[in-house]
Amino acid sequence: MAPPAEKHGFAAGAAARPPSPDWTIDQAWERYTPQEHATWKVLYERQSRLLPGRACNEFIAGMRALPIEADRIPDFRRLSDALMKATGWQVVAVPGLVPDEVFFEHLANRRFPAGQFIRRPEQLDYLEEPDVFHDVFGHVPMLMHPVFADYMQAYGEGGLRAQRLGVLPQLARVYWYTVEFGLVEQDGGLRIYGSGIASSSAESVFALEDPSPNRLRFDLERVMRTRYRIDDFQETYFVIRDMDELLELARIDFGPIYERVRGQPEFEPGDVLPTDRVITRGTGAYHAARRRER
Ligand code: HBI
Ligand code: FE
Repeated sequence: MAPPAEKHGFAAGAAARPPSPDWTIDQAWERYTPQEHATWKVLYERQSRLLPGRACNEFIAGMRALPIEADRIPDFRRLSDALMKATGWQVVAVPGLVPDEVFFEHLANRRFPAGQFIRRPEQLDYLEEPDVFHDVFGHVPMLMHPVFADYMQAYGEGGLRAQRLGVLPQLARVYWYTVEFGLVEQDGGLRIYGSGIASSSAESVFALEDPSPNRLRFDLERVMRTRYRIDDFQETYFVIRDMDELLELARIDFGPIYERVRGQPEFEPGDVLPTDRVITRGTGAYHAARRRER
């Protein structure tokens, strides 16, 4: 059985031959086939039904303000026009996963590299590399928000530095548990802002409503030390207070924190520690069942 979650693994190797020095390609929007637009529509309609009341207000507002429609794969030129006016970001097309340095360099310059291709109909719920649905539907709405937009740029800058310092895995976990799988407290409940959740039908329900996963207050050092799953739903979601918590993360110097975290033990994806601020203690039932299946 294919894992039910849509995921793209950072561990997966990017294609070996760059199409250009910065890995960008032409989106060639005119060349998408009717079948490809139809795949977009299936995914778009499914998520549009699920996200009201589940995605955070910032995500919904971003989506509304963008030229993203059900019937067709968005044209990156039109997305970039809207983004540029709102937060100074652009969307550029890439073939799929790109090398870390290339990815960071784009983000540091407020360019979001989005997969040009769309998944095949038999891969609706699972794929290894980020495609146009995950990247555009999942990531681009939050880039309309000024704080989130700055946070993403800071991640690009921080990524280049983390690489030099040999702490990229620690930084990548912060990205994973915020940008990809983050939850936020809002209107007396929890809401989705992470793109990996927002672009996955099964995980957008699982992350909020299933009794299995842990939901813990976000803590930077704790997250830097926590491994994550790339092939299934997360066992733990970390919850921020509001978008301004990302602003604080974008501003603080990670240098001294990397030094503290270096050499300290790491945590498994499902661990709950005595020091954690627990919002929901998960039953772990989902992943326990998956382990028995193997
Ligand atoms: N490339 N296209 C693309 N999308 C990603 O999310 C991505 C990538 N390359 C590297 C990468 N992510 C991660 O390894 C870093 O965020 C750590
Ligand atoms: Fe992503």
